[in-house]
Amino acid sequence: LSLEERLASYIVEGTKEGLIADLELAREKYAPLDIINGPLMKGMEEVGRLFNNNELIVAEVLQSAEVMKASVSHLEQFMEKTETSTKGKIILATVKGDVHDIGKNLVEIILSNNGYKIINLGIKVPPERIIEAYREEKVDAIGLSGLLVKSAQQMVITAQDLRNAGIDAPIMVGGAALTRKFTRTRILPEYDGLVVYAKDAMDGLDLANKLTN
Ligand code: B1M
Repeated sequence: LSLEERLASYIVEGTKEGLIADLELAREKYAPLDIINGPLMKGMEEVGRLFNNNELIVAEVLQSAEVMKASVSHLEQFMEKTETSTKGKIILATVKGDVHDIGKNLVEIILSNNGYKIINLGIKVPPERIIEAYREEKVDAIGLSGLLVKSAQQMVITAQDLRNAGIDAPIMVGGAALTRKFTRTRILPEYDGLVVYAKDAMDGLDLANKLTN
């Protein structure tokens, strides 16, 4: 197997044996984020496909997720960091009912490496908790992540609850279940502030830079 194929297969097989050595080899050719977005994401997509076809069980997907997390955490130390003073403060949360956090945590790494202070509220976060944190932390924007189809609907509810609490800070949403169209037609009308859709972590950084300037 080529290096790229091996990297994807660590994720698919859910094994860490040889992983760090191959990540180090990959670092000679690619930037850390390109390794994540390239071969590692390819592996994750394959995991999603196999899971969808009932060829993997949840326990196996969990192992794949562990390998993805270990890879991201190894690569994190080599990512570029800007030394600027804080550009803004952003809440990140995976919405109520959803446990997927690899994407959200990647967004956290990218944003914090680029001068943002992140309040990461974790997974399955109910709207009340977001409202509470918003009031305590006086943030510049709220980031919501969700991968399940029902999470898209949960974002609509979260936006309504935030509005009812008198909050109109910009919201950034992301995750596999969402689209720009859903964001514009279903979430935005339920909110008094801006709602933007980020397709990936780098897009999230671009949007954060626009939202907080
Ligand atoms: Co689950 N899962 N999962 N899963 N899982 C999906 C999402 C699924 C598409 C798989 C499938 O069937 N093909 C499917 C959803 C179906 C649907 O609703 N349409 C699914 C399902 C069904 C489930 C369960 C219901 C399974 C079950 O129990 N029967 C269950 C749900 C539990 C729950 O949430 N209540 C479940 C559980 C799990 C695990 C726990 C085993 C594990 C998660 C571990 C963890 O996160 N700690 C898991 C995994 C790993 C996946 C897949 C395989 C991979 C997700 C992932 O981490 N991708 C996934 C299939 C897939 O997506 N291919 C699947 C890598 C990550 C870096 O990408 O999160 O998309 P992503 O993030 C990207 C962008 O989306 C974006 O930037 C990131 C980086 O570029 N982004 C943002 C994300 N959030 C953002 C926020 C932003 C900005 C950008 O600003 C705020």
